[in-house]
Amino acid sequence: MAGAVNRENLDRIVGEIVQNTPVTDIHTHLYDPAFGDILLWGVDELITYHYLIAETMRWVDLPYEEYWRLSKVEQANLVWQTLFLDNSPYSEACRGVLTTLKALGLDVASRDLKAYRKYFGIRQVAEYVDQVFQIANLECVVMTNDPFDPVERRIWLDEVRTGKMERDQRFQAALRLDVLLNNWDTAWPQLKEWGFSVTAKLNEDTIQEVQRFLREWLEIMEPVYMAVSLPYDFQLPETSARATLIEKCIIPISRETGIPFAPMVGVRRRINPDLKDAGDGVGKMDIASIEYLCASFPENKFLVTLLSRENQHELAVLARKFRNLLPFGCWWFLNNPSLIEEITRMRLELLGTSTILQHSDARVLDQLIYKWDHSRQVITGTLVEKYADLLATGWILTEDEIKRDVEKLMGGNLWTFLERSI
Ligand code: FIX
Ligand code: ZN
Repeated sequence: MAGAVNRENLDRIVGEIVQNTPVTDIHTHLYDPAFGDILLWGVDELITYHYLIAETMRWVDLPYEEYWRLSKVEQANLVWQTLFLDNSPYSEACRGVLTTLKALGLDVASRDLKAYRKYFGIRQVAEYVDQVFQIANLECVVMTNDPFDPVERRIWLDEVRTGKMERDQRFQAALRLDVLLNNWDTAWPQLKEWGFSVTAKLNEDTIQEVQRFLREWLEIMEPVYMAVSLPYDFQLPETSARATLIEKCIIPISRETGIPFAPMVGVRRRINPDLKDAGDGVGKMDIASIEYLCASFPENKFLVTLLSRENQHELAVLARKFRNLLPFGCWWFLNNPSLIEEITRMRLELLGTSTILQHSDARVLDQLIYKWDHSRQVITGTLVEKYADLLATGWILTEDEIKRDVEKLMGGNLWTFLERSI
């Protein structure tokens, strides 16, 4: 059979296919370069990633406020000295910096931070975006777009809505609703100020007005999904403002428009507030809340990622029961090779090809390089194992079939789920 795969050529064929399949990165914190400075990139941003700040502060005897008072370059110097020079940098976030520098052609052995700064100092963002997309082999990335963020809001209203800005389609939007759903007490006065006739009490008029707000932003952003990050103790059903907003506003609008709702659950926000973004932790959630959503709203689509390792098996089992649920990615503290491997293997065993294996969560453009390099390595190894098991039964596989599967797992399933293309 043409393109037949055997145990001898399997590693090479799977490796090449995973490498050559462009990814849809379903969750990042990156922005269309036309949005300006809010797109972070360059070596100082890479080194001051909040994952690395958390690791640095375990070593240094420095009050947190003093760290935050340092300039970006001083912060990066401290992280570099502490994690890269005084210790071997094999934590996943440290290794990622080195993978990235190497892929860009920089001399990692030199440990010369000044030389790396010089390299980035002469880059132009537009061409650098192309370079990163090419190295990481990405088709597109999905942003995280908060209509309550004053900087973003201004860009969407003044630049995008008016047609002044030419959008880069490689950066798709996701309407992020943390403020609306997790902070109704601050959300409703803000909505009121923007001209929505809402009250603290979620009466019928307020529900209609929140729906109007959502419709407006769906029209402005044209997002791929509506997302929210939820704490580990999130519960549905319940009588809270959040539960009412989800059931009475998000669910009907999501059904009406076919735009999925994406709960990202399991955060313990700011368990050490002094660490700011680096101060969040993880907790196990009750999967019954996701089950409730999938079972109660069969016409709705749910994209779900969970933060706790303990919830991953339950999520995969749930997805076997509900085709309106698509689990995605190994989020945040799960985005480490050992856990990606475990979760990927388990998902392939329980769900076959009907999942999205990974997202990057990149906050800094350059991180796309390492996050996808490291994930691709793990995905390749795990897929080789699974295809080898198939070959051992006498099953015949073709390269085209492996390509078909990998395209789905690397993000193609998102577009099928959405019933649209990019
Ligand atoms: O809520 C989220 O989307 C989280 O991914 C982030 O806010 C978190 O700080 C992060 O960067 C994780 O990778
Ligand atoms: Zn994120």
